Amino acid sequence: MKRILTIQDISCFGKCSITIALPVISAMGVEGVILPTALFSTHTLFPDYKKISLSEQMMAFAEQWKNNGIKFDAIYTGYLGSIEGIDTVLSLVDMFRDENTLVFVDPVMGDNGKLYRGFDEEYVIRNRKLCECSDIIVPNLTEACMLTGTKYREDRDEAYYAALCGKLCDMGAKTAVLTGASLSEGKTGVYGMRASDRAAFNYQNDKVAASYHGTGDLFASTAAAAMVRGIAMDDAFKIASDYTAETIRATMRNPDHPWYGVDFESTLPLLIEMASKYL
Ligand code: PXL
Repeated sequence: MKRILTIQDISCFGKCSITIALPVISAMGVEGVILPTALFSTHTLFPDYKKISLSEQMMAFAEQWKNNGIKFDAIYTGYLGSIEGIDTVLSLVDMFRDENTLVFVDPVMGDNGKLYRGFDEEYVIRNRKLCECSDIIVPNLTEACMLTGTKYREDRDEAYYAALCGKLCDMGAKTAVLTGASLSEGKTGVYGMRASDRAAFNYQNDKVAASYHGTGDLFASTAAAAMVRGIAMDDAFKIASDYTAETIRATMRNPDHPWYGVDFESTLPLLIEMASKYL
């Protein structure tokens, strides 16, 4: 069985980061290993969250894995929460990467043109280092603009997406995939580019008139797990986009859905069905 190490926080309540990544990775038939960067009582949309940083413990855990000969087919990073957390990830990539390891980076730091609470320019600068060593980076448009020093625009077109991806590839990403990239009215999806030949690809879904917390984590963990299962990159992103869109629809259909996250639990069987067509 393939094995993914995912490095991100545990938000104990709130359905995001590891509490989404682990069930998705398991449902995809991949062994999930976690390295929590921090423990949060809830995610940071709750105004009064409590946080315990684990950045000082992370390296000791990783060293014990290394000493026991443990290896990973992929390292998938999400919300890291501190500059020390990013630095530790950079060291871990050096420690565990070999020629077959997929380094999949979701540079979680903002949305809708703004940084999440607790992050600053220094954090953005350090995140660029992660971009430089990634096989795949999957920023949303806010994150892509911040990483590349590009103005965040509301009016967007294919040339804007291609320029952003080109800059991310220039920085060192082997493949850059933008999320939330709309190519026509009423649609949204992904727009990606491979650095080797600058070939672009995209996949569009009907835009759903709602946005929920945790959907980026759902998308990234699905795509990372699909790629580790050997599904071709374009298909992996198609599955991740369709599964995320379907989960948003299912959440909207539930009149009692929580405000803080998506009902991905109800759509996990669908994910297994969708992925099985490619396996
Ligand atoms: O879903 C991204 C995420 C992960 N973890 C924490 C967050 C967020 C987004 O705000 O606050 C703690």
